[in-house]
Amino acid sequence: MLLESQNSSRTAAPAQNGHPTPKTTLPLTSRVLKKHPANPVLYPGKFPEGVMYVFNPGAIRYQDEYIIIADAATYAQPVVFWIARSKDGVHFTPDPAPLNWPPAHPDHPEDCVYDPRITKIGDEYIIVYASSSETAGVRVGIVKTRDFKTFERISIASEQGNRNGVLFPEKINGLYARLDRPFGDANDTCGVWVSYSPDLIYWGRSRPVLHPRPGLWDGLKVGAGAVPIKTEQGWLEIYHGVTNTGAGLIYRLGVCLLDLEDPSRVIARGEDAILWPELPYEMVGRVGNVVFTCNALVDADRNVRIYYGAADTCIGLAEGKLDDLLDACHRRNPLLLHTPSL
Ligand code: BMA
Repeated sequence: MLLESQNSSRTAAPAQNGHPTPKTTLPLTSRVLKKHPANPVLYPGKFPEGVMYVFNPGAIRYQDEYIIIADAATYAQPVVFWIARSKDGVHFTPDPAPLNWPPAHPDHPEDCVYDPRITKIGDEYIIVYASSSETAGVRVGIVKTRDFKTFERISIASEQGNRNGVLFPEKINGLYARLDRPFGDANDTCGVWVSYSPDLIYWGRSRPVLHPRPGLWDGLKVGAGAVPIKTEQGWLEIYHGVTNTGAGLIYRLGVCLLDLEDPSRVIARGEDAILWPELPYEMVGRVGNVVFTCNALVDADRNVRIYYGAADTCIGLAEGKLDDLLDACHRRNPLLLHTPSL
């Protein structure tokens, strides 16, 4: 279903019950992203029998195809990675079997993998993902491929209690750089961090980047989403934010701009979400009220495609313009009475 843009205007209500009047009256702007009419573009019924849910794909252009690597929950294993390929980016054909994942690293008894982010560096495609073990926790794993047929392990690249690892598409000041989300202390408010590595094995110089913003749509948790996009304004990062409600968590997507030389410096952060669960396939499923991304693909005309997991059950496609996403980083919410810190 294609969603219409919202062009209606919103008028500030007069002060009531002692609450202050919102500070501005502004038109509601158009949606930054449009959901594709063919959504969900991938769902379990397109996969071989035994696949119960497909979601949260990494995505990339490879030769003349779009390739996605999706989380697939199957009868046999909790979650495995499964490739689907497409010429037009809308109609995908899944491979007949899960991808041929390398054996677990000797240091970590991986028994489940999820949320892959694919970064092209030179001729190699580096996959950074959550490597999970029932006995040893969740860690950031790194695997590479050149052809999407054979895969080779590089490292287990964090201590336990870290995921949402995303590799930048080029070195920064001579080092590989990644965003990730250490869980940190018990109250789980750490947010997104950046770390650096000379070799994709040893990581350090870790610094915080984004924190949750209490009271906003990303007030409970934030995690890195897409592989950062290099722009003239800075690194554009599409991330997920979580808020809590009486009926449970809601996962939405938002945007921020990070400094090209020092991505721990946030240049701008949009106050509104750019994608949120609102349609039945996003609100109902294995985990309802979730939109979640691991990718954003930009073409030569600055069009952006985002394949997103919906309710941890199926995969949608959202499309927009790079320049609108950049504008969204600077957008203020007219009803907010204070400016939240970055
Ligand atoms: C996160 C990850 C994602 C998942 C999301 C909503 O913590 O586990 O894979 O989509 O929760 O369930």
